[in-house]
Amino acid sequence: MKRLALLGMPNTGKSTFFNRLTGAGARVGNWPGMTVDLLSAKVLLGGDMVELIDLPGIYNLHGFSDDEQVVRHFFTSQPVNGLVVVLDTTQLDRQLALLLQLKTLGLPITLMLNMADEARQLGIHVDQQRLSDELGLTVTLISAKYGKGFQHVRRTLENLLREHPHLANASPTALNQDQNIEAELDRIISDSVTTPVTVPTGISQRIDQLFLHPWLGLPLFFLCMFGLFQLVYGIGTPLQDGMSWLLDHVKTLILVPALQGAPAPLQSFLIDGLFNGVGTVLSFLPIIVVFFMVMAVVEDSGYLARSAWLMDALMAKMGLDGRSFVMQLMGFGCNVPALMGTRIMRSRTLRLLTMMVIPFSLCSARLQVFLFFSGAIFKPVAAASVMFGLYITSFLMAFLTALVWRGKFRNHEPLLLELPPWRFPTPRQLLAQAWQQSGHFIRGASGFIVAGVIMVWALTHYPFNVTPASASTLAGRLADWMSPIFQPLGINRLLSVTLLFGFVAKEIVIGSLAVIYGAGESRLAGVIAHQLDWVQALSFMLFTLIYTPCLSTVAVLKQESKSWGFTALAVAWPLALAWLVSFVFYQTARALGW
Ligand SMILES: Nc1nc2c(ncn2[C@@H]2O[C@H](COP(=O)(O)OP(=O)(O)OP(=O)(O)O)[C@@H](O)[C@H]2O)c(=O)[nH]1
Ligand SMILES: [Mg+2]
Repeated sequence: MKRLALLGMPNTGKSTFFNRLTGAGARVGNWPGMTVDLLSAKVLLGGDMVELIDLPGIYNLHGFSDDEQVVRHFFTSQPVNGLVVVLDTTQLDRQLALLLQLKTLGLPITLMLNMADEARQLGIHVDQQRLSDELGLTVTLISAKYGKGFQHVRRTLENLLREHPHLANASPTALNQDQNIEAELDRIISDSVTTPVTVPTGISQRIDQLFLHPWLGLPLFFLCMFGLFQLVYGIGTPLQDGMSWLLDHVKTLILVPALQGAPAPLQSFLIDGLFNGVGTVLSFLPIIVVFFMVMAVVEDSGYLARSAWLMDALMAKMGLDGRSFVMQLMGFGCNVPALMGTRIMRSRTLRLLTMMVIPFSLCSARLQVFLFFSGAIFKPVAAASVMFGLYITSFLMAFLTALVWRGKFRNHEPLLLELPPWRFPTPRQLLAQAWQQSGHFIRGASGFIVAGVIMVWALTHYPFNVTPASASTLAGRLADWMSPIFQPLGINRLLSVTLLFGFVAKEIVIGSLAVIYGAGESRLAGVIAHQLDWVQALSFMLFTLIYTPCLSTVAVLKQESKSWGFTALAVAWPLALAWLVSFVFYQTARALGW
């Protein structure tokens, strides 16, 4: 199959271009280093199926951070028909150097000048014909975000493929040698790019005067986060109620009558096991979707990048840097991409320390558990404070971890952060991101959930002749065995079984509770409120927040650190911390007579 690769500096819009052309759902964000792995999709160009590859952004061909290695490895292992180089038109003076380097690879190249909309606003004019002549390449001015110039893009790519129908490899020497391209660069720029003499103070700078204000900046940031948090609950909770209402009706009006004649164990398996388990998880989907949309706004506007700038000094005190904070925030969606996002860090020690703290980020799977428990145990106003308190705890645990381990992972890499302009996310982008991320959440979780739910059902119902979930079932015996560990935390026997499954994936926790108590989401809340007091519930939530998030994170910790020792530490430490925090909390609360 024919193959084209997308290349360029970070944050130039490669993934936006890729999505626009192929209809794929690569993650886009106003943050240099959003893409850290290669992604491919197929697109029909001139009657041929062509594989288009989205690569991480690179500053030059000699970078040695892990995301840049991905690109080098790509060049040494995969032949291509041509390179599609995407540059940011507003920064051509810096970015053309990369293009000149890429030319030495000896591969066919076509150049896309992206962000044409921003260039126009800044009064930057590019003489496309002239640039094309000087570089000896086709040059297309586009705006990937708004889809401008894409008919031209398709034609250009089709021509390129027609002229270069065979796959070719990069010249290997070019990957190692550097050339003096400065002089050539200056000439090309002055010939073909006109920039206004006085750059107008853009709207971006004016917004920054407020948001990056020396002492207003941080409080404002936290205020915004708090506001967004309120927004997620304000919109998400009614939607969630609607969803559980719907699921309840499906169960009582359709499922139960339909299974009337079926044998009792089968009924129990399908209704108490599969439907209750999966349905309870599903009822939290609306709030997760809203959450991902809000995350997309933060990521795509450029506020995420600014949070790195705002938090950098504070993070440095803990041996981390501003980028570590950004990864922590990304981890609130899902820890896995956040762990991979650390690839942009060149210092291995900084990277490892950041990977130690990310798993404490309260990801969307844990969010579900907490929404359910706080909703079941506390009054609405208190529930919101509990949720907020858990987010704070999540940061505190991360910071504590950094402070404890910063001596072992000492960082010497200074942070050079480049702030992208503020950008306004389009509804199209927001919906695409929310759709993608929630889809990922469901796809990633569904296998685990179904398998977990079936397993929990079997454990709590076998042997079939005893009361489900009682002490004589398999689950009951398992719980007995674990009770010396969990009793001092106030975590009861059945909850401890769900924690065992939560090690695989947090999405299973609520599903398995539903199975254990044989109740759907709406009734389950009542059962739980009856069984636990708030101290026990909070102790359980603290443990769930802090201990190992899921098997996927463990796998990624190993994959990214390439060290079993580090992986073991990154699993053992949170386990120990979780036990300690819950223990101290529970025992103190009880000692105080709560
Ligand atoms: N104004 C404007 N913004 C754009 C355009 N294309 C992309 N963007 C925005 O630029 C930012 C970066 O886009 P991405 O597609 O993630 O960039 P990338 O090159 O893949 O970045 P890395 O994966 O970090 O290398 C996002 O906020 C996009 O919404 C455009 O044509 N105009
Ligand atoms: Mg990208």
